[in-house]
Amino acid sequence: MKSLSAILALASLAARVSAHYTFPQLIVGGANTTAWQYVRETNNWQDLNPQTDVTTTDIMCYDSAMSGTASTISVAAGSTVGFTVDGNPSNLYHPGVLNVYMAKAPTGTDVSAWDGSGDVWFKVYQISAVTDGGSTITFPATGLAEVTFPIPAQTPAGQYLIRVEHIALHVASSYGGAQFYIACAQVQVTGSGSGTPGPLVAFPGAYTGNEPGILIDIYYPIPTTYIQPGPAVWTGGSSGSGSTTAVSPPVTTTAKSSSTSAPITTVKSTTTTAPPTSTGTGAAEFAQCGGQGWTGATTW
Ligand SMILES: *[C@@H]1O[C@H](CO)[C@@H](O)[C@H](O)[C@H]1NC(C)=O
Ligand SMILES: [Cu+2]
Repeated sequence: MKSLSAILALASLAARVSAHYTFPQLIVGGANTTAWQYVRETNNWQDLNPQTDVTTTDIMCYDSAMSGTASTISVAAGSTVGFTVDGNPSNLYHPGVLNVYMAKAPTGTDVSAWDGSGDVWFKVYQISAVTDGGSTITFPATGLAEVTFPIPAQTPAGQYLIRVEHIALHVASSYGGAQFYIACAQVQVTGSGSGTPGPLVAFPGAYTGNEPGILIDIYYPIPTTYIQPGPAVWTGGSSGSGSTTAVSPPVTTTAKSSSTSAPITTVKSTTTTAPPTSTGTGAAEFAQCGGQGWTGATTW
């Protein structure tokens, strides 16, 4: 008979190597709403597996296999909303970066019947990586049990999808290795915002998978800079260009603050560094967790 400690050690290991997660609950007014009530149920609601193909329509809301039945909830422009994280364990376990995008349903189209296609997505929040020129790279989103962010005050009233995305980078050193954990919520934004959100991108389309922030070895050599995937964050106003080819600048995010305010970002215009191509070491502890082609057990 195995000792209890051996069993617990095994369980702990299994939990660690298959630590996937979802974003089932929208947080509104500081309260967790019911799981999958305002968030479209994702294909991975049970197995928690990530999406790794940036070219599939499932890179948008990862809900193709589900019959979308989410409700739409009212939120005021300028207010703070968020998503909870559920999984084993229930936090953003993997090292990675986070983005939140929004897209406005066409006037006259109910967001619950809208697929979110087209150049319609603008970024409202991000938590990037912190680098210091090659000594360390850290990921402030790691370990979060919930993610909160403000809806920009100048967001025009209307119905929107809010898409949260955590890009786990622990096995991202080969193409298709980055793991996208995604969910989309349905909201009715109220208020008198008159901004013009942008730049606008499409899903799929926003990423090729070859971006230096997606195809990256975070272990060796330690990246000297990190370039956050996707367009710049729209913070309000009318500066959105609507461009679909915006090149995101290298962004270094400070460590997350303890408040609900967005992390302060410092935009640097340093030269883009080629993605590390090392055959280096370092990922073994996380290696079983997936990556494209992983066919082993991923559910725990
Ligand atoms: C809301 O969900 C988060 C993430 O699961 C959890 O940490 C928090 O305690 C929950 N809040 C309440 C009031 O239940
Ligand atoms: Cu995982």
